Amino acid sequence: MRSRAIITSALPYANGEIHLGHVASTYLPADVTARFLGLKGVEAYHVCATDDFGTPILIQAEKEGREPEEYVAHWNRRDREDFEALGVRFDAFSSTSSPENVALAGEVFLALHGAGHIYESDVVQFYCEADGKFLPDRYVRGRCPSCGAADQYSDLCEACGGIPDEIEDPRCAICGNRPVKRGSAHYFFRLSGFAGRLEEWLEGNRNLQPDVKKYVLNWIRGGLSDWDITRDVRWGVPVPLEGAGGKVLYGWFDNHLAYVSAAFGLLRSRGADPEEFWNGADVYHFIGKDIAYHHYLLLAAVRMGLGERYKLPDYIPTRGHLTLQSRKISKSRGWYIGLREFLGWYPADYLRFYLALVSPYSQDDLNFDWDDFAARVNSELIGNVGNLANRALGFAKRAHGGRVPAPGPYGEADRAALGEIGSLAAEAGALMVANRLDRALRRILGFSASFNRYFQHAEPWKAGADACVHLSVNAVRSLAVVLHPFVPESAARMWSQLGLGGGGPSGQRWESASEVALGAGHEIGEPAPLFARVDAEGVRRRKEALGGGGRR
Ligand code: B3M
Ligand code: ZN
Repeated sequence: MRSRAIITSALPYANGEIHLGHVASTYLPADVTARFLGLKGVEAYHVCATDDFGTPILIQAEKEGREPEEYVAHWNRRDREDFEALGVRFDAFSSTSSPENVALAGEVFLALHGAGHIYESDVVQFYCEADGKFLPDRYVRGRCPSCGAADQYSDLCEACGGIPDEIEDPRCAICGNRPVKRGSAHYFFRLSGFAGRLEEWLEGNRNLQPDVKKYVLNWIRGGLSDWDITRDVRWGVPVPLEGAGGKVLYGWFDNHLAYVSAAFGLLRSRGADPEEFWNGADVYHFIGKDIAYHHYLLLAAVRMGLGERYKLPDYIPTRGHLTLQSRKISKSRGWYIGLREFLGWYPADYLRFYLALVSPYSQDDLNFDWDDFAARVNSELIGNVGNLANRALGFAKRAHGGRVPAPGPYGEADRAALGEIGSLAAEAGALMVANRLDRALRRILGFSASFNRYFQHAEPWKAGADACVHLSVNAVRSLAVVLHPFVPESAARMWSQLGLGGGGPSGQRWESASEVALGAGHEIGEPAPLFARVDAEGVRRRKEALGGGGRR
């Protein structure tokens, strides 16, 4: 672990709201990691941006009668608000259309062009003579050749999910006329030229997930095609060459560069040397598995082509898709839960807790299940963690005048409990470092459960088992520290009930979770229930509402 880290989350497209699927695979694991590294004393920055360019966004803006600049600014604001409500903290949240990123994308294009990694080649495309425009895929609609559905995009049939080779009866999506085919010069990035170096990098990087590495290596061995990086559309970074004829860069050329431009802007504003910081940091890019190709190959090759002026990622934590009640999420079918909507029903920490618990560090899909959500929140977060906090603090309040009692002599069970505190930080920490966030959370819950048993057996209300109360209040402090990355708001409330200040749990060192930090006589705050149960009736209604029936 280096003493500095740059953490990025995949950039949400600026044309729709954040939903639970995004949160589970990317933003939550990234935020948990950033908070954890903060506790470890790492100077860690979490950066993100909206992904503003591209044809679908332009089309949507036009449909709504707005300028694309205004349209993407709306989603940028909206995303910031939603992430904040979820407790996902960004040190910088920029946009791919920011002047800094547009400048960087132009520079990178020129550098790669100058080094011979970009060449020109003719591409035959649909052209609408009525509009005088080349039509990107999304602007051509027609009949799907596989299922026969009418009025589908030429690059995606929404009826069968297929990617048509050659759409039938093509029509211009703007004016409805039949387009013709015409050649136009495009720019290509010579991805094929990087096959050897990509292979070497992938094989040499031990931090990348072996299962992803395996299929990415298979793509390379299957042969990489060069990559068409220009489009004929008005919304994008203009190709910075004379005579480029109004072409813009493809969104995937400039979007990942916003990781760099956003981080550099932040670092500069903090008075750091951005290149030095980036190149001396652990660089993490959190993504969902559907964009593995772009990150393991395109992004990596672009950085190689720049002579590794910006270091390649150390980690690309890649997670699977979220299913909802074991079915694929589909916005159009209403099988979908928006983040904002969810946070109107339940506290952010419930969602963070549940998703962190069920998201493995792998490509496997993970499932959001309403009954499982209710059961885990009620039994683990509330019945286990909340219960321990309540018992230990409540007892200290009632029986010890709101103070941590002196422990007295330790018996066998007390020594075992002391040992539990002693091993928590290192054991949960090792899992966190290995990106096994779900397992770390389970390890933490195991700690809490064992203290609940200890408290139960010691029966402090009968005998004067002061050692147990002493250690249990300290265990609550330990929990507040190690739970901070997962459920920050609840950890902060535990902290104030413990009567602690000092900037809250986020200002502590992770290792301090293994210390008995609260001495005899420490005065605690006001104990109060931390959580309210998820009731069965609410969950039943939400299940029913899924898929459109009675929704909203
Ligand atoms: N905007 C979102 C996606 O394809 C896309 C990510 C860009 S990350 C540089 O899921
Ligand atoms: Zn037309």
